[in-house]
This record gives sequence, structure tokens and C-alpha cells, in this order.
Amino acid sequence: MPVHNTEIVNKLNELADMLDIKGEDPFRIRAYRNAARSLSGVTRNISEMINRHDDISSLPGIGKSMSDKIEEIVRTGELEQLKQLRKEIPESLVEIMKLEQLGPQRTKILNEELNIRSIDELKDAAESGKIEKVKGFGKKTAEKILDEIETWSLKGGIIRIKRTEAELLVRPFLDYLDDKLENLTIAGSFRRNKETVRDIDLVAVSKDPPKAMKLFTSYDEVDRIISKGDTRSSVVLRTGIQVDLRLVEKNAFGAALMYSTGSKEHTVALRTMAQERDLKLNEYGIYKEDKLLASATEGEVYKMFGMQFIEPELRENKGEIEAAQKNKLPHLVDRSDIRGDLHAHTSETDGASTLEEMAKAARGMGYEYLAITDHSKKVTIARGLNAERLSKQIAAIDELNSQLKNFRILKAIEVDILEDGTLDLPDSILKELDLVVCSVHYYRKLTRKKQTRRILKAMQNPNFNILAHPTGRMIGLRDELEVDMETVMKEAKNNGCFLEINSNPDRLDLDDNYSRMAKELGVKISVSTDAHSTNSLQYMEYGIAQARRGWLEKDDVINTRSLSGLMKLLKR
Ligand code: DGT
Ligand code: CA
Ligand code: ZN
Repeated sequence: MPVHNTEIVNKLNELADMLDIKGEDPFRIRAYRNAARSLSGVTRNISEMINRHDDISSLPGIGKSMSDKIEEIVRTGELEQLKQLRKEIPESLVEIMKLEQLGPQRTKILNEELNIRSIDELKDAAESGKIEKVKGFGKKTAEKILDEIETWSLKGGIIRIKRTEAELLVRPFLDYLDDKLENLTIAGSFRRNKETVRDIDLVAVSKDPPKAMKLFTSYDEVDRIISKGDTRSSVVLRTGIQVDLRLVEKNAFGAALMYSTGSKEHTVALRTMAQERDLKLNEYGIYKEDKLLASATEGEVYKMFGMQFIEPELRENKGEIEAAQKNKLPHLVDRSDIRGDLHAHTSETDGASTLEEMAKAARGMGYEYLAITDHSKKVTIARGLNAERLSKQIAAIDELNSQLKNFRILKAIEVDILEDGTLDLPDSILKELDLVVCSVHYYRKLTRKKQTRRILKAMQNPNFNILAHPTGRMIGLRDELEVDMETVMKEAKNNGCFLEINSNPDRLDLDDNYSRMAKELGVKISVSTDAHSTNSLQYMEYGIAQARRGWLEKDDVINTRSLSGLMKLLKR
């Protein structure tokens, strides 16, 4: 049973956390964290690499002793050292360490002095005045700790919310701020188009920062002010979302935006690069000795490094810096490249809009085609189509197509992949269609081996075109299927099949790592909405955002093709 990459990454991070609390060698700890970060960018299955005796110490950040640790995880599923540490250090202590006010050193002190082992005990100690008496702490710190615990519990621990949700929650606040500030921009993970965000990081220009900050913190919907300064403040809105604002002068906007956009890993890597060239990079600009070289725009700062401008979606320190230096960044796919949608439902099954409404909405968006992919009969709660009803829908589409100019409804289906890998409708009807999208909806709990075999079997059906929402995950709700995605992708490549990026904000499946893996393996992708109403055809932008994070270019995405180009690709 191969170990997942994420398990290895989590174990290395946990080990680093534990050693941090114990106050062990910081270089060793950093090595574990670097290794974890490096592995999180690897798309191949590491345990399979090891089983094939590939040399993993050639991966960035992985030396000989690190590869021994990784092999131990792969062989035994565990790390002996970590097992020992877990006996010594309770998990709740690691949780405390993650509070901004504490960190490993202070956590260690509080644990030794006051025997604090959990957030609850920490809260009690702060409220009863014990913490402020500990050397190096003081009243202010104790108050800040309490504040932070409150935010933490208000949010139910450290939770992330979907980017689309955050956008809705923060929109009125942005409207309120917009005419009070210049260049108001959302930075952070939001700008990098991550599927979930922890908070909203704003950057803006103001000629009168104290006044602007006052307007920021006095907004009606502010529930609590976490910190307030002339250039940086942080508030929590009544909806529970935290919003940070950084104000800068116009001339420093680019550098500030770059810093706040992150990711931290990306900007830290750039900073190290600057040091190697006797330059200094910080949130105010890039300097030679004390002379400012660039700061007004991000483009100017990247130029100082002699590299291409790096799109925010790529700033994760996963090879983009090296690529930008060699002038080899991908030319990312853009929303405007999309010529049609290949996954959409109608009111014939569980959609809210009729066939005609869906087609006209898609045409109104400037598309050349829309595939109607209603559910198949297995999905009884959606009133899935049997062969007879599908054949009626085919006739209705032919009829409608004869009336629509410069637009084509593609006759299609989202057919269930049954437990044994056969498809839910007979080949005799599937072969009448322009396109067959295939999905796993039931029997999600099969073993990795069975699930993989099931999907491979389905792909052998010559009518199979696209594997929809390939991992089946729902963000925050449902885990990924246990499946060997690398093998699935290789088989897709061999059989002329495609995989989907499902643009529904609950799914965004494939994710960025898998999309990149598909590209490396030469499998093309359909970016589709799975729209259940005319409105949700607009989800396309989220799918494109995910595709961009996965380094995909126009050519990697099949629905950037003209209708005739697409039809050629769909011929297996
Ligand atoms: P999130 O909020 O967890 O979804 O992810 P981010 O990337 O938005 O992280 P956040 O909100 O903690 O910080 C926003 C940006 O600020 C981050 O992307 C880079 C920058 N930043 C924060 N802390 C540091 C730091 O310690 N060093 C550097 N170089 N940059 C930082
Ligand atoms: Ca953030
Ligand atoms: Zn669907």
C-alpha cells in the first residue's frame, strides 16, 4: 500500500514542530521543514519512486539523511523518532506553539514554568494573571494571547474558508474602502488564487495613513480590532473573517504588494537570492547598499533580478523562480481562451434551467459550444436518464441545433462508472453522442487497488472521453478517493482520454498539483463548470484559476479549441 506524499510531508512537519518545542538544533529543524516543502511540490508518488529504487536524494532539499527518514516512513508508515516524541509532547502543546504570540521558545517556557499543556490551560493562566508574571511576558503580551485565543476559537480553531466565500464576505467592506484609498488590492493567498484562504490581506496607497486607518477600523461591521497602527492594522468582521490592511506610499506599492502576495516561501527564496548578489529585498523595495533600485511596481522588482514577471498563481516556490530566470515560465491559460463548456446539466435531471436556457446562456457568453451532460440512471436522486430518455434528449438537441446559429449543443452524458468499471448506459446509445463524460459517484470507499482498476477498466470503453471530478473530493467535506492518479493519467494518455478540472468552488478537482502532474504526463484537461443552472456557467473563472495554479497553458486545455479542433481531439 503506497504511502501518500502528503503523509510524508505531514510527518516531517510534525517532527519539525516537536523538535522546535524541545529547542533542538534549528538547522536540523529547518532541514525538515525545507524537505517537507520541497516534497509538497513533487507530483510523482514518492513511495513508488523509492520502491523503484529511484534516487530521491536528487530532489531539491533532500539529502542523504533526509532520504533515510523518508524511506523509513515509506517502509513502516511511521517514524520511530516521532513516536518517541509524541510520548513526550502532547499534541495540544504543538497547537499552542502555532499561536502567533507564542512560537516554540515561549511555548517551552510556559510549559516549564506553569505546566501549560493546552489552549484552555493557557487561557486560564492568562486570565488569572499568571502569564504576565513570567519573565519576558508582561501584561500586554497576556492580553494579546487572550485576543488571539478568542479569534482562534471564534473561527473554530484555525480554519480556512473557500476563496469564493471570502470574496462574498469582504466585498461590501472593499466597496466601503474603495473611494477612501488608492490602488486598493487584495494580496495574500487570495491573489494567488488559492482555493481556500485564512484571511484577507489588503494593500493600498494613502496620503494620510492615520486617517485612512481610522476609517478602516471604524467600519460598521468591524467586530474586533486585533491590532492598530499607522501603516498596518488588522480587524475581524462580524462574519468572522479577518482583514489586514497595509498602507504604503505610491512609490513603494509594488514592493509591498509583492511582499503581501507571498507566498512566504516565494518571497523568502527571492530574498535569499538577493543576498547572494549583495542586494537586499524587503517589503519596501530592492536595494543595493542603501540605494533603492526598484519598488513602485512588481514588474520593476522582478526585472532587477533579471527574470520574467511571475504571475501570482505561480508564486509558491515550486520551480517558478528558476523558470523565470531562464525565460521559461508557462504562458498561462486565460479565461478569454475558453470557447465552450463540456459539463453541464439541465432540468431534465437535477439542473434548474432547461436545455434551451442553458444553450442560450452559453451562447450569450460568447461560447461556440456547450456539452449537455445530464446524469445517467444510476443517480436516481437526480432522476438520471436511461437510454430511452437520453435518446429523446438527443432528438431535442438536434432540433434546437437546427435553429441556433454559430453555436452547437454537444450531445453528451455524465455517465456513472459502476462498481465493476462498466458504464451505466449501453454502448449502443453512448456511441450516438459527441462526448461522454464519466464519473465515480458511488462505491467511493473501495481500496486504492480496486478503485484504480475500476477507472482503468472504464477507460477501456472506447466511448469514454473525459473523467469528471477525478478525485471526488469536496473541499472541507469529503476526502479524495483512494486512487493511483499517476496510473490513471498514464492510462488516459494511452487511450486518448482527458481529465477534468471541475470549476465548482466546492470541488476544484483536479487541484493544482494534479493538474501539473497531468501536464507533465502529457494528458490534456477539460476545464468545465458542471453547471446546474445558467448562473453557474460563470464558475468557469474558478476552474481557470485552478488551471493557472497548475501551470496549464492554452494548449493543455481542450475547450480552448474551436469546435472542429475539439471534435478531432474527441475521436479516440
Ligand atoms: P493564508 O492566509 O494562510 O491563506 O496564506 P497567505 O499566503 O495569505 O499568508 P498570510 O496571510 O499569513 O500572509 C500574507 C502574505 O504576507 C504572505 O503570503 C507573505 C507575507 N508574509 C507573511 N508573513 C511573512 C514572513 O514571515 N516573511 C515573509 N517574507 N513574508 C511574510
Ligand atoms: Ca492571507
Ligand atoms: Zn455533473
